[in-house]
Amino acid sequence: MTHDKGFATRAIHLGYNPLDHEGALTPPLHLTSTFAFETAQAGGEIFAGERAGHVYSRISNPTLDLLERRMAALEGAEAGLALASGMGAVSSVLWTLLSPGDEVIVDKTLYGCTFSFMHHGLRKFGITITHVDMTDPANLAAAMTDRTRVVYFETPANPNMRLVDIAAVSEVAHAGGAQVIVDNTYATPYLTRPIALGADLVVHSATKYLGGHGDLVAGIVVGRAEQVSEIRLVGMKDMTGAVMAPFNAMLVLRGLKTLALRMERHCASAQVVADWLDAHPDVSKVHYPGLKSFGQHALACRQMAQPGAMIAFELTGGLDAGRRMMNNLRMIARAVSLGDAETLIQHPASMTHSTYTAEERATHGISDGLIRLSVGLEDVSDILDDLDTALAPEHAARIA
Ligand code: 7XF
Repeated sequence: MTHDKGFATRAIHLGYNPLDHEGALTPPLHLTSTFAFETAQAGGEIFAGERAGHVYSRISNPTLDLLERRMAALEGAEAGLALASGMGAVSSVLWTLLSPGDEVIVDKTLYGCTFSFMHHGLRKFGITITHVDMTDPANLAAAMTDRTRVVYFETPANPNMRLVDIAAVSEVAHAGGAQVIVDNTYATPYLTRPIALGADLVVHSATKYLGGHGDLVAGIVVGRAEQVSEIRLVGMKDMTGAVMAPFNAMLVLRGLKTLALRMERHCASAQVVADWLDAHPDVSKVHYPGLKSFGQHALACRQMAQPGAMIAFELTGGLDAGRRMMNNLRMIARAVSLGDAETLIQHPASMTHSTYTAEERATHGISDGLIRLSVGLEDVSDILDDLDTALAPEHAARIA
């Protein structure tokens, strides 16, 4: 199977031929911690990198290897690395690239634990974290210093859906000698491929759309082969030890087979839900890249194949009304995480982004009334019904 096939075909076939594995249609699950060497000399040569082969599953494993090659192919990158979680991916990459005295410039808004890792983790080791509003690349140009090693952002950003122009920001970062890392969890490579737009590394929480079924926690990194190898051997092997379990790699490989199909449905339903929310009298603001009223709609059309399936919105009645509405839902689950078959709803200020202080949330554009919806794969009419009933005035009045 070659790299010139379509996205869905690569997600299903790339890197695996059943006839090399006794005809088994599904790739084998290599549940092993260690690997036997043919001879003592061969073992030494594999350790020294002079001969191909696996040593120990904290470094590499054939089931992970297939997932890594498939993800690299889907992202248009040279190589991939499978990790225990999205945070395992973020931390392994940054521990590898940074030294005391270095500076990381990050966008205004980040997922709560990434924010916390930067401010409470990296800062403890003498690394400077600077936030810049990257919706205007000129802000980045003005902020770059000779210590800036890494420019890091999410697009769309969790939870408020801010977009960053990957090509424009990469150009500015590279001119200043910094590397660009994009968290592509919300978009997935089906909607956005940051490497083609100039990014150096892409990180993912594979817990979300890539796995797609809410049954695992996992992370992925892709980038240039030499750099991914360094992240494997330094950040992952020796620093975080955050390697993906082979069983989870098998589940993510299974998830990838339907990624294209699922994203089509997720996006189609999300557009319907966003339009519906936008027209609802109790909804004051909807943040969804597919709405014409979205401030960065033009960038979304340019950078994303479709607007994704995450929606953030606010009610005219503020946080109290939001909590009431969440409690009235019958089908939509009150749960963090995203990208599952089930529609999920959560309140960032008290949940995913409670790692920010109230002042930090205000500074970083995460309002207290913001509600986040991950539109799932149910019939969209049932998603609308549930929201409609939960928002109905008589219902709201009765509960209040
Ligand atoms: O370590 P994880 O697999 O949970 O991934 C961390 C992570 C990294 N980047 C982004 C953009 C993420 O959204 C996440 C995880 N976010 C979940 C959420 O926002 O619901 C975590 C639940 S607290």
